[in-house]
Amino acid sequence: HYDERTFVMVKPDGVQRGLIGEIISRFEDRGLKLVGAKALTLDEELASEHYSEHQGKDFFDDLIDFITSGPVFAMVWEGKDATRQVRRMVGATDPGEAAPGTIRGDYGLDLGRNVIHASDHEDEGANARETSVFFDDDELLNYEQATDKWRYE
Ligand code: YYY
Ligand code: MG
Repeated sequence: HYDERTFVMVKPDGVQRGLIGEIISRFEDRGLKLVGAKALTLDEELASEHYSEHQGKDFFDDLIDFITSGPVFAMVWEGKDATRQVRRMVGATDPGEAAPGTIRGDYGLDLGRNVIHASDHEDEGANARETSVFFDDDELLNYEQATDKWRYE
């Protein structure tokens, strides 16, 4: 089976708009397996750690204010080529440019309110780094699904 894992987070706008279930459904329907989930509100320290790569950029302070403004829903999804496939489903960073059919393209209009975070598949260490900010190893599941053989040959 395929055990690649990727970190995903519904941002405060997505939680407030009641999109957690919709977003989970998309990944489940695609055939990805949920191996971790947690609802929490980020403090400034955790938010800065998560977005450390953007420290010093002009949008950083607004990004931290936004991401700490309400609860988020953090998840880890597993499956074949999971990181790249999730990014394809999430769509372009700016929802105004994201293709219809993607999460950002279907649920957003504004760059600073783009509903969801997903680890960058072009950044080698992103998944491990971001997952460890939110989850301890023992909070992530290892389990088989009876449908695994119907998803993978
Ligand atoms: O990975 P992704 O979320 O698609 O974009 P990043 O370039 O990593 O930026 C993180 C986050 O910052 C983005 O989701 C919105 C916000 N942001 C912004 O407000 N203004 C920018 N010019 C770039 C990014
Ligand atoms: Mg990014």
